[in-house]
Amino acid sequence: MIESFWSAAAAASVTKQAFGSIATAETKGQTHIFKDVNSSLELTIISENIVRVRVAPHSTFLPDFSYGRQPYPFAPCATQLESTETGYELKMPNFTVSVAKEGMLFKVTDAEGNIFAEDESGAFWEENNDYGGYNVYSSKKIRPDEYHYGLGDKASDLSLTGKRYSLWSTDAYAFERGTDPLYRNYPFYVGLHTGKAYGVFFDNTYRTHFDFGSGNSGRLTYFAEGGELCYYYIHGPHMMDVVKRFSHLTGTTPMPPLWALGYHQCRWSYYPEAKLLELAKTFREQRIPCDALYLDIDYMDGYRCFTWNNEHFPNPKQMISQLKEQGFRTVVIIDPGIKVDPEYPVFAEGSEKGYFCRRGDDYFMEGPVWPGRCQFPDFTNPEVRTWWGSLHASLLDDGVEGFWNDMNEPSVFGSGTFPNDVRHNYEGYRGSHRKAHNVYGMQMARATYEGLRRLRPGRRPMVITRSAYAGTQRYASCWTGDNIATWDHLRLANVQCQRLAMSGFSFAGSDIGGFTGNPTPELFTRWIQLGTFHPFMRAHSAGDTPEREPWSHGEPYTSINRKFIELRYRLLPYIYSAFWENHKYGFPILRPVVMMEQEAQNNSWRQDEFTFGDKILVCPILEEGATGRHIYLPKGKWYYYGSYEILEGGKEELYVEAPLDVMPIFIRAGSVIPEYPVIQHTGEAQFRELSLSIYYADYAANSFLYEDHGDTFAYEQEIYTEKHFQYEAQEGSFSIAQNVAGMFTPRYDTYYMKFIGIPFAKYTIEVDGRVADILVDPETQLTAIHVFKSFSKIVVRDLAEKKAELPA
Ligand code: MIG
Repeated sequence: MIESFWSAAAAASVTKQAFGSIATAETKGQTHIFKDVNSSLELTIISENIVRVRVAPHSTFLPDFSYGRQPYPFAPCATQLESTETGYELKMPNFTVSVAKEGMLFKVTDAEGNIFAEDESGAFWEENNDYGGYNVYSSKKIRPDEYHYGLGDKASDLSLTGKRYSLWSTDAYAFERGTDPLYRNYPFYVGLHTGKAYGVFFDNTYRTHFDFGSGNSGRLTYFAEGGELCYYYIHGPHMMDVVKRFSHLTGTTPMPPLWALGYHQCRWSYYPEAKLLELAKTFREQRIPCDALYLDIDYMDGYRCFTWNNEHFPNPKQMISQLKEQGFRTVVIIDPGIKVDPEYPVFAEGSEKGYFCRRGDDYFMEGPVWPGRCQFPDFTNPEVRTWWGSLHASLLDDGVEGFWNDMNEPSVFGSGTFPNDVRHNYEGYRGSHRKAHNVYGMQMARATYEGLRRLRPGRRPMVITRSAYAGTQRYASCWTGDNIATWDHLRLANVQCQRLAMSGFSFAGSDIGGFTGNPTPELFTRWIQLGTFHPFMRAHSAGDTPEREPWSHGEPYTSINRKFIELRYRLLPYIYSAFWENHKYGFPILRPVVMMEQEAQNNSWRQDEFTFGDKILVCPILEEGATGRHIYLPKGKWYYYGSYEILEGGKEELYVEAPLDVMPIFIRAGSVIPEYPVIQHTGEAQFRELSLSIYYADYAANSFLYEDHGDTFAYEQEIYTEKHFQYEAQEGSFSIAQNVAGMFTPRYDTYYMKFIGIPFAKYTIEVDGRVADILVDPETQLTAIHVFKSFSKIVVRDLAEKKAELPA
């Protein structure tokens, strides 16, 4: 079936129906509808830079409902539909959409004549006699040198061009490079050619396919096995804006609790209780920072969700509070499969209330998972979600703080997933599993997130999900699933997390070390280094592998692992600020080089280097035995983190030494980087002083710091503070001006400012016009000062320069 879809699309020879010539054009508010004798095409202006396209064979549109996008209206804008000789034109502020009279072909151009998206054979559809409805297609032109990005978690090179992919969430245990489909469904891509970018979000939850010119290099086809041909054209021309706009369209991630950004330790499984307590003790003895310990499926009684195995955990509440006292949060796994057992209250209640999924002929959807024979809640039913959310009360009461949703593709032993005839409520719109499969995991994560918010309104939920559809970032973080302890998987993790970030899902990480298999000590350490710069940082391992904690491989590995986990904690205020930019402004946290310099053709295929936020560029070491590597730095000046050597970007690749204890990290010149001292967990993030490192540049730059309470929703009531640091350089001096906006007051009183790269031999530092006492930082030998956090302006002045001003 799938194969025939592919060949059909490649040949474009299906018994397709397409548009004839436009007979009527009609405008209703922000919507423009074009009709031929049978069918309709609708354009809706969502905002200045987003236009939605929908197609209705026989002119019947489906209900306007989506799990992916956020409700409109966004910001409609006034435009005019103009009729031209060849069709119609919609003049948007930054681009023009045209619809051709013949075939209703869609095209976007800008004022300079650049073409962004353009239909090849356009929209077409094929009646589906088996299930009703239509298979729906859209085909676009691929220009020479066009590259494509996005699609969520695909395990291949960053650029998607020349390949084809499917979206059908799958429990892809031990996936490999090229395995497809995987766990997540993000039907969104970014196109880039001649340095200009645009995006397409194909909002369709059926099994969906994308062919980026695999058969015909000039044609991109996306199609779905049902539903509506409904897609959003998202204008750039900057990739950053495309990603930002898509993020707002599908929603951004709420601020996670600060502890969720620390280092997390997981394994399948840590038990019994004594094991957890021992683990916690060892972390503290080893002085390796850690914020969360995970309980995998063995904590449950016979794998029954929301129960405890009393033999392994006789007093969970007490154990969890003992862990909490030492600064560890407890996260537990929850699967969707509910054991068929009338004595088990969750099953009994769900059964009585009719909350479990049923087959086409009304049998229950039953299948084996860990607990044995299971039934599965229909998370697409709002009432079921409310019930499911409320089930978390007892675990919360026990002290559990995070929930890890696994197996929600949904995964069923043997058959893989549900059969297609399973029925779903689908928010009252009804549908079979064909329609609900790709959102099942998303709706489970949503039930969890919304339930936790109801149960503890003032606290930020921490949810981790394996499966997802576009928009899931509103409810959860994710990990890339069951990877393998190989070097190629380290490379894949690097690409997957960048790709997820570009797809609107920044809060992601991989199982550090590889879930299955056994990493060499070197591989594990290199993975800790990469994980330090992934938004979600968690080590995990399968039960049939030797234990794998940061100290498991002995020295020198333990010390190196500690050094990087410490670095993670030092950078937490910076990392937290990047999460805020992601939440509030939709900026991705990880940015491949091509997002920074999209006009440089050579960056189109680069995928090793990326920035975390916009100030720190990292390049993981991805080869066994490597003691250095070639790196490309984008234009501007960069400091090598550690040696403070300054390097000029925008040139050829440079070779950087990186023995095992080094990962190449660069700080953009002109940056102000906030840092914590080394702490063992985020509960210790209470100090009298915050460190700020100033990296000298001979140009102007802006930096920013976000601060709030760390674990409440007060920020929704504007209780937070944004600090802007404006860095400027003049002849003979440079300065940092601080602008504070907001209502949150941090506990510390002063900043400890360290200056990197001061180019003057003799200088003074003035704080709001008064000369400050200059210190030498004992750890780094850098120039440092203590200043009150309320300073307005700091000026570093060259004394030699001053003298020259004196009359001779
Ligand atoms: O069938 O809960 O991806 O992280 O440790 C395996 C046991 C089920 C798969 C998850 C993995 C987890 C494991 N789970």
